[in-house]
Amino acid sequence: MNDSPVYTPPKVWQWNKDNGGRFANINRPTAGATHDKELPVGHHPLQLYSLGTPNGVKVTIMLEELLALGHQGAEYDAWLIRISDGDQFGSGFVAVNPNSKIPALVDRSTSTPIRVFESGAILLYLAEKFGAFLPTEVGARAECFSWLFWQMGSAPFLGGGFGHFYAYAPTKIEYAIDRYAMEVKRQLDVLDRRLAQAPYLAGNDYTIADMAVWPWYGALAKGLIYEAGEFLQVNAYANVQRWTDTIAARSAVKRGRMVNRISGEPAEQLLERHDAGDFDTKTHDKMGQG
Ligand SMILES: N[C@@H](CCC(=O)N[C@@H](CS)C(=O)NCC(=O)O)C(=O)O
Repeated sequence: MNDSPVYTPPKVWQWNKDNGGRFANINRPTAGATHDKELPVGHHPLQLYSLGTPNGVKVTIMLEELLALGHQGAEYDAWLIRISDGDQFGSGFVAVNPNSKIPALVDRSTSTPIRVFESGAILLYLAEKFGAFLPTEVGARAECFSWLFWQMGSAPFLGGGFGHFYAYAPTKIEYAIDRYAMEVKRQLDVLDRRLAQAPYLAGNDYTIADMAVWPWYGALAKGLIYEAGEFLQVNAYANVQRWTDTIAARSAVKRGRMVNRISGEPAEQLLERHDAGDFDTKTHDKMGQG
């Protein structure tokens, strides 16, 4: 193991604003709004305030899947929240999500608008509202809940643990990378074993559990996040690979991945989505940004 500088924590932790980490400019030890800014509101029943990260994509996939099933009530405006600019700390956003993280949803189809934050809660809310992608048979429903909450508990070790120390931390700390690489490989093995038993996480049907897990672990399996495919030998997880490819081929998933996306191919970035036709006419390349 490398010799890392020895750190003895002081009696009282102090905030070092400029710690060199990739997101040092937006991280802080307090909550609440930093500035006044109202959120825009469009014409559709559902207003989504988000960004095309794995957590954001879960919800846009669900909304596109609902629309593909013919649920017109799932029409939505997707507004871009640029987290690196601190949009999540505006007063309007904080009123919708006191935790200042995307995604956040407001349902304006109800007599009093309903706010929902946390991607898992949003997926469940939409699944219940439209009666879709959530099994009704009690066993499959329990399995769906189990994998949905597995994602909520596991992904922070992938993103905040492995991804942070492998890709974003200002120094490569062998102990931290080792610890989280082991955990992430264990998680991939958990998924691989489950997907050896059933085509989807909850069983025979594609559900919100797959929509929650795929944006993180499917992207990881294809080496699309943290450039860690070779390091973690992701091709070894054959069942995860098969499941990832099956979900990636769905047209609603292809659309959902484009919404609020601000990196990658310009033709695959739809910064804001206000109409189904926007996928054909308003991608970044067609807005003179290609
Ligand atoms: N558990 C939350 C995690 C959401 C989350 O971490 N969002 C990130 C982007 S992927 C964010 O908004 N970060 C901004 C910040 O931390 O200031 C969920 O599933 O919705």
